Amino acid sequence: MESALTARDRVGVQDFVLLENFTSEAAFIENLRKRFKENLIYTYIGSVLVSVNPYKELEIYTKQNMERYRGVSFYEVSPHLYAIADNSYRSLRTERKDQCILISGESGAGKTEATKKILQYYAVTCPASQQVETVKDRLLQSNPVLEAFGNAKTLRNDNSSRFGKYMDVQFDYRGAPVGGHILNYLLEKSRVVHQNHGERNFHIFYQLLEGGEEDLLRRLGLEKNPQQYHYLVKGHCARVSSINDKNEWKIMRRALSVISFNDSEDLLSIVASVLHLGNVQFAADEQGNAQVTTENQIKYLARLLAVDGSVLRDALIHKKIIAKGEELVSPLNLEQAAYARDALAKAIYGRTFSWLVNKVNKSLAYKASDPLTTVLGLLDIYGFEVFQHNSFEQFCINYCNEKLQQLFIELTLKSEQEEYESEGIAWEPVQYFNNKIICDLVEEKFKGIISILDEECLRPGDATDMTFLEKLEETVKNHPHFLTHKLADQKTRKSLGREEFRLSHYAGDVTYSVAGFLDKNNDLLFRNLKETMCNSENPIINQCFDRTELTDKKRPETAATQFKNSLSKLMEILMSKEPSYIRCMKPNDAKQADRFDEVLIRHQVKYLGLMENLRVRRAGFAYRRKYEVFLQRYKSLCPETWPTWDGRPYDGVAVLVKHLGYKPEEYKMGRTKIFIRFPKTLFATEDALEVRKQSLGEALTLAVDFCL
Ligand code: AD9
Ligand code: MG
Repeated sequence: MESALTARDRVGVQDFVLLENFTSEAAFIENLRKRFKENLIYTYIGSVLVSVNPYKELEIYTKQNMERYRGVSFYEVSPHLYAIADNSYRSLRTERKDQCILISGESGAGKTEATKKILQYYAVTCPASQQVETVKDRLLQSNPVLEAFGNAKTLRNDNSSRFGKYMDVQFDYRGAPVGGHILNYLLEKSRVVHQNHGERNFHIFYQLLEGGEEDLLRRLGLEKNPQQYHYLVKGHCARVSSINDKNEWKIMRRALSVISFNDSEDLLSIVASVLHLGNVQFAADEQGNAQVTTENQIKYLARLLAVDGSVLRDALIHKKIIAKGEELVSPLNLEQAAYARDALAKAIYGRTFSWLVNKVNKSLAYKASDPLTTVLGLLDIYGFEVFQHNSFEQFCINYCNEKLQQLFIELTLKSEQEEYESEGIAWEPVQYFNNKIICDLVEEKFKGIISILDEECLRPGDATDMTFLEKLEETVKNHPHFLTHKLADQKTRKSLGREEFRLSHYAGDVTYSVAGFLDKNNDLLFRNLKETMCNSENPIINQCFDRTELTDKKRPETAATQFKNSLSKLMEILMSKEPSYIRCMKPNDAKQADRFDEVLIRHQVKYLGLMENLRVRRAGFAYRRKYEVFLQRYKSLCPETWPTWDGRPYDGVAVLVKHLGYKPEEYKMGRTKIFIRFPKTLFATEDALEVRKQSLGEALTLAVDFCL
C-alpha cells in the first residue's frame, strides 16, 4: 500500500507540509506539476485537499477504489476526494457533529464534479435499505435536473454552474442517508435573454429541442432548430462538441421521473414558453406605441402558460401603475415593450427554477429537527470569474467567492490556533492576506457598494447607472481595492472605461461595467404582467406568482440585498458545522488534458492563499500525529517499545524518540500529539522503518502501513 510518506521520491510529496523547502512557491508548484504529470491530481496541505482538474477521465473513481477509502484513516491511502468524504462521514458518526465540505476554486476548476463524486461515494459506501435507496437515488438524480436548468456553457466552462448550491445530506443514527435539502443562490437569469459571444443559454433549451420527441415538440409548438429562437442565437454557438444534448435530455428525463415528477409537461410548457416569448416582436404604430406583430407566438404562449391571449398581448405593450388607489395604464414604446418581454421571460424562468429546487426538496424528505439525525453539507457555488465584459452577475458571483475565501481564512487559522492552544504549544503568528477588507467594501452598511446601489435604486427621479457610479466614486474613492477612470492615475486610466469600476479581488482585478446594474438590482416586473401570470392555469406558474405580491405595499428587497442576506445566512450555517476543504485548480484555459500552465497555476496558488495555508499549517511544525498512532507505526524501531508498550502512549513516544536520537529543537510533545519540526527528521525515521521492515518481513510491513 502506498503511504503518504513512502511515495515521496517517485512523485513528490503527497502532503505539502512534507516539502523540505516549504516556503518556496517554486517547490510547491514543482510538486504539483510532477504529480499532475503522473495523473496524481490530489495533494494535501495537512487536511485540506488540493485538486487539479485533469480534464480527462481517470480510473480513480471506481467502486473498488471507493471501498479502499472506506473507514480507513486519512494518511493510510493516497490523497483523494474520497478520503475527505470518508473522514467527514466518520467524524459525523463518531462525534455526532454536523459536517460541511467546502469546495472552492475558479470557474472550471472542478467543484461541481467533485461534489457529484462525493455524493456518489456516499451513495455507494453508506448503509442501505429500501427506503434509503430511494433517497440516495433522488439525491443523485437531483443533479442532472438542476444542471439542465441551472448550468450553461460559458467561455470558462462548458458546464458552468450559473447558480450557487448548498446541499445538506441527512444521516440517521446508523449512518444511512435518509434525507436531503438544497438551498439555491441567485440564478444568473439574464442568460435567459442574452448570452455573450461563444456562450449558450441554459442547457435545458437545447436538450429539449435536440432530444424532445416529435410529438412533444409539436404540442409545444417548437421547431428542432435552435437558430429559430432569438433567445438561443445571441452567443452564436448552439452546438458544443463536448456536450451531447440528446443524451443529456434522456438522462434528465429519467432523473425527473426518479424525483417522482408527474407534472413534467407543465414544466416543459414553461421552457417552451420562454422560447416563444423571445420570438415575440413589436412594431411601432403612428404614435410610436408598441404593437405585437407576432400573433402566432401569442397563440402558443396563451396555451402553454394557460393564460388569456389578448390579456397577455395587452400586458406586453402596456404598463399599469396603481397611484392613490387608481389604476393608470399607459402604452409602452418599442424599447420598453422589449424590456417588459425580457423581464417576463427572466421572471418566469427564474421562479420556475426555484420552484424546481423546492420540488426536489419535497422529494428528499428532510426531517428538520430530528435529534437522531446528523447533517453533512456540500457547498458548490459558481467559481470566481473574469470575462472581457463583466457585469452585475460577475459582481455577485465574485462577491460570493470573497465570502467563501473569508470563511476559509477565518476557520483554518482559527482551528490551527486552537489546536496549538489545546496542545499547549506556543502559537507563532503567520502573516497572511485577509480579504475582509474587500468583503466590507461590498457589503458594509451605508458605505458598501451594495448599499450605495440600493440607495440609487430606491431614489425616485433621475437615478441611472452613471449616477450610481458617481456616488460610488464619492463614497469609496480612497479605498485601496477600488478604482475608476476618474480616480486612476494617467497610466492606469487608459485601461478603464468611463462606465466602469475596478475591484481588486483576492483572486485578481476585475473591471465591471455599471451598465444594467440598476435594472438588474431592481429586478422589476410590470404589474400587469404579474397579474396575468397570477391568473395562469398552468399549476407551476400559478404557484410561482403569488397574488399577495400584488397587494403587498412593501417594496421587495433588491437582488443584491437578497443575495447578501442569503450569503450571510449561509455563512452562519457553515460556521455551525465542522468544515473540510477542497481547493480546486484549473491547469489551463483551453480545457485540455495533460497541459499544466505554470503561470495560471501560480496565480491560483497565490490567490487561494495556498502558500499561506501551508505556512499556517506548518507554523514551525511539519508533522503531527496522535501519540497512539505514532507509537504504533514506529515502535519496532526501539527495543523498549517493541513488540508492545504497556505504559501511556505519551511515555512510549518519549522513549522512542529518545532512542531515535531526536534533538530537542526537532520536536515538541503536545497534550495528545507529537509535533515534528522538520520533514527530514520524519523521513530519516521512515527510512529506518523501511530497513527494519525488510529485516522483519512482510507481516510487519502490512501491520505498520496501517498505522501511519
Ligand atoms: V463553475 O464555477 O460551475 O463554472 P466548476 O464547477 O468548478 O466550474 P466543473 O466541475 O464543472 O467546474 O468542471 C469543469 C469540467 O472539467 C467538467 O465538465 C469536466 O469535463 C472536467 N473535470 C473536472 N473535474 C474533473 C475530474 N475530477 N475528472 C475528470 C474533470 N474531469
Ligand atoms: Mg460548477
